[in-house]
Amino acid sequence: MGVLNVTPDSFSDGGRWLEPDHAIAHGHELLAEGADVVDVGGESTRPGAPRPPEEEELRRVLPVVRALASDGALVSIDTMRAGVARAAVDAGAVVVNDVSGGLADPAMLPFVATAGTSYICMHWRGHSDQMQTRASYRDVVADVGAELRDRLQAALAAGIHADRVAIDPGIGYAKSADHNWAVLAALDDLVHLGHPVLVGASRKRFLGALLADPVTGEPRPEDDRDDASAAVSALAAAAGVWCVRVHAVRPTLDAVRVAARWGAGRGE
Ligand code: PMM
Repeated sequence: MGVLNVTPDSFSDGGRWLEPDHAIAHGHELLAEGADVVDVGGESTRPGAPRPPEEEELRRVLPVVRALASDGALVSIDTMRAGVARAAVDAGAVVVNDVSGGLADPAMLPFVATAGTSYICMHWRGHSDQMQTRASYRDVVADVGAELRDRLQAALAAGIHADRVAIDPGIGYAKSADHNWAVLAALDDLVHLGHPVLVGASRKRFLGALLADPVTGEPRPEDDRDDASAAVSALAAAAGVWCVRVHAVRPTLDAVRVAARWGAGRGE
């Protein structure tokens, strides 16, 4: 899944694709590099980011969704708002990627059930202005698993078909770096829940911290985290993850191919 943030303030590509023409061209680049799906988002969820009004979110994403879908791309809409999901599906999106797992907007799960699209249900504990204060767990792997199972149940109870729901542990959402690493190391647990698993770790802050300059302690800049992101993708693929959401598609695809061939060598 290639990331296409049509926002002024996303942490790694904010402002780069705000012009619809640039965004559409970048969507085509992601597809040409081998992305199966382009994930179009109009709201940054970086810690502390203010929410855009719904009309602004619609204004950002709709022309991009419409153009890519009409060119034959599989488009996913990254939104927590049912109104945005509805308009994007009308414009041709076939997947709703809701980082709130249905918690931000009570109309989201019923809408997805009616629309019959695929749904990505992520682990989430609150909007960007609050999430850093909610990164407290008894046992992060068990707690994230339990909270995700609850959201999965809510999605199914709303009428979303079980084979249309993927789950995502929400790397970086109400999680410290140690929480992220613990969740990644236990991806098998999520895979065993029987739904496709998506991981979005690309260029995130915990990778910047891991790769910090040993002398200055400065985090590695966002645009220099793609090798590490590809390593995460390879390991995630080896753990049985279905989809990785990334900014740099080409190195990811190479990494995932290596993981697949490695697994084939073991008869997987
Ligand atoms: N992360 C971001 C945005 N959308 N969607 C899913 N399903 N999973 C994620 O981890 C996720 C997401 C934030 O990252 P970005 O600012 O690089 O898009």
